[in-house]
Amino acid sequence: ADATNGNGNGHSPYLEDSRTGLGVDTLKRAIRNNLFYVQGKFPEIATRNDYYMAIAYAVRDRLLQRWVASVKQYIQEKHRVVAYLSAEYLLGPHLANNLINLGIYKETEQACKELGLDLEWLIEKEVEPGLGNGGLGRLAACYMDSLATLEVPAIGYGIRYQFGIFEQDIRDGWQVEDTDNWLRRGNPWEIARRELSYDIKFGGYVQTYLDRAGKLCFNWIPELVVKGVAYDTPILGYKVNTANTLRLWKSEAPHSFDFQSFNAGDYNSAVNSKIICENISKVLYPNDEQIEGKRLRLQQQYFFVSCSLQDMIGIHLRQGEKIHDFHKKFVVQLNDTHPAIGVAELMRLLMDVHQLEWEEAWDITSKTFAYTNHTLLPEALETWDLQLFGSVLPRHLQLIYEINRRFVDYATIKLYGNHQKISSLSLIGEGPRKYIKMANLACLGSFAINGVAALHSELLKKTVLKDWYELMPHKFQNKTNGVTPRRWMVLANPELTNLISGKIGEGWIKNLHELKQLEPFADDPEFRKEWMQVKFNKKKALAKRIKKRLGVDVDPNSMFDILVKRIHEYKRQHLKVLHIITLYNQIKKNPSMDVVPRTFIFAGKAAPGYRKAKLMIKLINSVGEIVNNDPDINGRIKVVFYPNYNVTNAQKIYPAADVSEQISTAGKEASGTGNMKLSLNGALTVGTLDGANVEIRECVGEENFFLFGLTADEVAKVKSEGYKPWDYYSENPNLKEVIDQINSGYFSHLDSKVFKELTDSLLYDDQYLLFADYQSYIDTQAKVEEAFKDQDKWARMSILNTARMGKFSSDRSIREYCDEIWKVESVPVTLD
Ligand code: 9GP
Repeated sequence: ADATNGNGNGHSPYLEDSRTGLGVDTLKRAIRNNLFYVQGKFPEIATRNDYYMAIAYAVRDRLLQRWVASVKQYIQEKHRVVAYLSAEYLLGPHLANNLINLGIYKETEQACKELGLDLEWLIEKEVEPGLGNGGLGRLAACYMDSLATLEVPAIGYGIRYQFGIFEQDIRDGWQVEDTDNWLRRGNPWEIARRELSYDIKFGGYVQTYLDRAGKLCFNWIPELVVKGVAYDTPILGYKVNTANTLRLWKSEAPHSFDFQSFNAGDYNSAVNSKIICENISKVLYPNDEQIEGKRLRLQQQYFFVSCSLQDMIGIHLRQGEKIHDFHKKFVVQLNDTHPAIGVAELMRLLMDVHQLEWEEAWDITSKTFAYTNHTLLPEALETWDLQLFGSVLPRHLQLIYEINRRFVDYATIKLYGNHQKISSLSLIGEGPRKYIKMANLACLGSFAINGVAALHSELLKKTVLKDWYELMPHKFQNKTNGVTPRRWMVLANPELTNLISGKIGEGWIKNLHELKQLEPFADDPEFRKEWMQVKFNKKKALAKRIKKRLGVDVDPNSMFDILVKRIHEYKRQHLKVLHIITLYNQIKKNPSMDVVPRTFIFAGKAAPGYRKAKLMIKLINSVGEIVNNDPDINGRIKVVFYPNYNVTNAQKIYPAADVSEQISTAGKEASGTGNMKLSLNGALTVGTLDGANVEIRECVGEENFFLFGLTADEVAKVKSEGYKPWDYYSENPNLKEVIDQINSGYFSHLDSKVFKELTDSLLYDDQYLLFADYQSYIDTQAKVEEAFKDQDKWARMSILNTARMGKFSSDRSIREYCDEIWKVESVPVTLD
C-alpha cells in the first residue's frame, strides 16, 4: 500500500517523501520508521511513550522542513525581526497543536487508527512544558503562535528550566507541591544547538584603565563564568509555512569538572562549579505577581538576557551588517521587567565589546527596546537590593549609575525643583537600603511602553507610571491582550469548532472577527439546541474527569460555574466561597426551596510561600467537604477543586463552562486572558469592571454579561475615605453569618483556628474589598440563577458571547504590536 498510495487516496503515482509528506500512508510509514529507527522498538514491545515519540518525530520532521525554509528566507532577505524576551513561556502540549497548524490532524488520526493506535490516547500522554506561572507566560505562548500565523519573522527567547511550575496535589484539602520533571522522558520538540553557546559572567570586579588613545575603558573580571547553550523549538503558524524559533537557554559549566581538584582527590570541589552553573536554569520561580529579591533570580534574568542579546548581535553581524544598525534589524520586546536588565546589558555589549561611544550606544539601545507592563500591584514591581545587584553584576551597576546620572540631569532641568518627582523617577531608590527600580530602567530604556488592557493602560498613566507618563507621554500605548483561537477553540473544543465552521466556514480561525457571522444563528432554535448539546457533551466529559480524578459525582445538567486561575487575594476566590456558603445557608434554612443545581469548579496554584493563598485552597476544599455531603443539600450544589491547573487541564475545563467568574477587585487585574478563553467557548461572565472584562462586556453587550461590584474609581474612593470592613460585617446578617460560621469551625471539624488568619484579614483590613462587594455579588448571582432557568435564552446569550469575541484573538494583538510598536512586516515563506 505504501508504494502505491502516497496521498492516501490510492491514485498518486509517486511515493511521498517520508519526512515531509502529509498523506495517511506516508504518515503511517513515518511512524513505523521512527518506532524502529529512533526508538529502536517494534510493535510487540513498544510502549505508549514509544508510539508518542514516534508520532512526535514524524510531526517534527514536517515542522523542520518549514522551519529551515523560514530561517533560510529570513537570512537571505535580511528581514527585520521581533525578539520577544520572556522569562516564562507556558506553552502547553505540542503534538495536537502542531497537527492542527500543519493541517494533518485527521490524517494522523487515520494513520494511527490503521496502525491500531488511538491518537487521542497518545496525546493524553504528553507532558506539557510548564515553563511559566500563569497569564504572563501563557500570553507569551499565544503571541508566539500568532507571530508565526501572521508570518512575522520572530524569535522568542527565554530559559529552558529543567523544572517548570510545580505539580499541585491536594492532600487533606491542602496544596502539596511536587517537582515538575517535564524532561524525564526526553523532549522530542527541541533541538540542542550545542554549537550555539555564549559565556555569561557573574560577580567579580571591574578594572578601569586608559587605552593608548587615552580612552577610559572597563574590564569586567568575573568571579564565575557560565555557558548558555541554545535549545530551539520550532513554532509553526496555522496553515502557513512560517515556523519561527523559540530559543531557550540552558546553563552549563564551561568545563565538566576541575581537573586540579579532581587530581588532588577533592571530588566535591571538582564538580562544584558544574553544579553552581547548572543551577541557574534549574528551576522556575513559582511566584506570580510577587517579587522575590533572590540572587539566583537575578542571575537567571541576566543569564538569558545576555545570551539572547549576544545571539542577536551575532546574527546581525553574520549577515554582514554593522553594529550601528542593530536597532534596525531587531526590535526587542520586554515581557514585564524580568528582562529589563537588557537595557544595561546592551549598553555594555555596545560599549565594552563593540567599542561604541556612550551617546551612540544609548541611541541604539533606546531605539531597540519596548516594554510591556503586566501589573498594577506595587508589590509586583521588581526592585533589586543595590548591594546584591552590585555583587552579581558590578559592571551593570556602574552603567546604571551613569544612565541614571545623565537622566537625573535631564529630569532636573525638565522638572525644575520637583525633587519628589525626580526621586520617584530615579533608577535608584533611596532608604535604609538602596535599590534598583527595574520598571524605571525599562521605561527609560524603551521607546514604547504598553499596558495589556484599555483600563490597565489608563491606570498605569494615573498610578504606578504616572510620573513617566507626564515626562514622556509619547511612549505610552495600549495593547489589549488576546488568545490564540487555534489552541483555545480548534484544539480545546473541536465539537464547537465544527458546529461553527459548518455554518460560517473556517475563515474565523484566522480572522476571529468573522465569528460575527454567527450572530443571526442565535435566533435559530435548531442551532441553539445543537449549541447546547455541544456544551452538554463537554460538561459530561469534564464530569467524567472529575469523577476519575476526585471520585466526586457532578451532574452535567447542573450549571457549571467556573473559577480557574492563580490563587491570589486580589483575584478573590474567597469571595466565591462567601457566595457558596450564603447559598448553602439559604438551602439549609429552606431545604425545599427551588434552587438551580450548580457545580462550582475551582482550579489554580498558589505560590508555595503564599500562606493566605494556600489557606484559600484549604477553605474551598473544606467547604466542599461539608456541602457535597450534606443530605439537606442533596447534591444540588457541589464544590470541586480540580488539582494541578495547567494548559492541559484548562483545555478540558473552558469548553465545559456555563459561567465564567472574573471577580477581581476593580483596578487590580491588569487584563486576564482566561476571561477571554471562557467567553470564546460560550460561557457567560460574572465580572467586575476590571482588566479586559471591561472590553469583553463592551463587545458581547451588557445584556449578555453579569456585572457587579465597585468600579476602579469607586474602589479608590472607598479606600481614601477610610474603608471599614467591620461595618459591612455587622450590618449584613448574611455576611455575618457566613464569617461567623467559618470562624466557628463549622467547615473545619470544629477547629475554629484554621481559617482565622483569613477571616481576620477580611474583618480588620480587607485590602481587596470583599465585604464592600459582597451584597452586589450575591444579588448578581441571583440574576445568573434566574437567567439559567430559561435555557433557550441562555443559549442565545452564550452564542452571542462567542460570536462577539472577535477582538480577543492574539492575532489582533500581534497585528497591533507589529503596526504600532515594532514596525515589522509579514514575510510569506515559500517551501522549496
Ligand atoms: O496579572 C496579569 C494578568 O492580568 C494578565 O492577563 C497577564 C498577561 O498580560 O499578566 C499578568 N501579570 C503577571 O503575571 C505578572 O505581572
